[in-house]
Amino acid sequence: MKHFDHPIFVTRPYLPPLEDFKRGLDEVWSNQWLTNNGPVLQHFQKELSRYLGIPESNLALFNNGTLALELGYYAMGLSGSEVITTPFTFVATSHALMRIGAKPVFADIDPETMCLSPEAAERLITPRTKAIVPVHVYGNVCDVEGFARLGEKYGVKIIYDAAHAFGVDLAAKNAKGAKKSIACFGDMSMFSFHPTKLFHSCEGGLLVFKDAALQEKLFNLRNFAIKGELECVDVGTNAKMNELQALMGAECLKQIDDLLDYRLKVYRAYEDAFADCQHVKMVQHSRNKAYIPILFKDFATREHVYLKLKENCNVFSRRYFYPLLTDFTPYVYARGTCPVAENLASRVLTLPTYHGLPLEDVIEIAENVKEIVS
Ligand code: T4K
Repeated sequence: MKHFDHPIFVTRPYLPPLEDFKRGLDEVWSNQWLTNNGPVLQHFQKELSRYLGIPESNLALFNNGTLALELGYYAMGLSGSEVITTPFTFVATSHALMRIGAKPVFADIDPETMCLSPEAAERLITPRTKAIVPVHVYGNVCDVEGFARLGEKYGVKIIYDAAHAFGVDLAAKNAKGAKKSIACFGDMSMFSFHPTKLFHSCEGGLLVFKDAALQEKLFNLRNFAIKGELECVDVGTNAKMNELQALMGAECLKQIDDLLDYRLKVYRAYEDAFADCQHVKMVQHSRNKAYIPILFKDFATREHVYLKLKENCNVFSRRYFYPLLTDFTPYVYARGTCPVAENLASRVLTLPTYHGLPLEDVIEIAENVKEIVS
């Protein structure tokens, strides 16, 4: 079994060439403008609009994904309502609901994609339901058609937590004949630009929304909801992305094709290495290969592999997403209601993947897993 001489973390952030970043800093210095809708942020917003094929009027940037979600939910008028979502996600998805006074109602997930099941969600719709929040978990694409049908049938909003899904596009084409971004689905989608994501802006979040009228509201909310010097129109907060974040985002965006290609190489190296191992099932189906989730036969095996990788190999895999949200204190009211999610959360492990992780190391990690599990 290989013990790496340095720790291998589940991920490492991509860092753009320092010279390029320094050139960007020169610009920030000469602007003497650090936040509050500065020129670098506006440039980043334009570049994102071009990359996603979505008009700038339908985007808003924030200082992190969690506040983007919170303000997105709030702007959609979800306070005081029930919102159906998945327990198989990071706590931010539901915390942001709780923080605006909406009640998360947890429905079970699809065993293959590990995303919220539209059928399970439909069974929980009541007159108090205002929205459904599916998560493209690991970048795996939710049943977007199924949720669109629910949105239409019940008049509920569909808001995707797409924190993991930047760079995912579908075979369908948009109006200009380009590949359709995952951001085109639902009433709103949130992408996280945290450094643990394949694309990042140090910290950051992006909302993409169908109704361009929301932009002004969101721009206000992220800036305390003050309007000029004399007016405050709502209870806003400070959720602005600053110029250094925007600079990092813009520099990383220049490399997005390489970032995606390298993730694919890492994924394929794992796939080849696990091809002869019946103890490991790979459950990554997305284009962006943002995470490498694998499933074991039971909880004990997963725990054993997780610990041995750490102790014997210096490899720090993570149990994303275990425990389930419904096992955390704020959500125990729903404990035991989602058996598929419970089962998968107890068996899943996410292995290291990031830009520049040597493919020989990927093979060694997979060989270690195979040795531990056999
Ligand atoms: N919705 C979903 C579905 C999400 O997964 C998330 C965030 C959100 C919403 C909210 O978006 P943000 O508000 O975060 O934009 C991490 C991240 O903090 C979190 O962003 C992410 N999901 C979640 C799945 O994972 P931790 O506590 O596991 O991260 P941490 O600090 O242990 O980092 C993991 C590894 O990455 C470290 O062991 C080493 C490496 N690392 C990390 C950082 C921050 C680095 O090498 N350099 C770094 O700068 O939560």
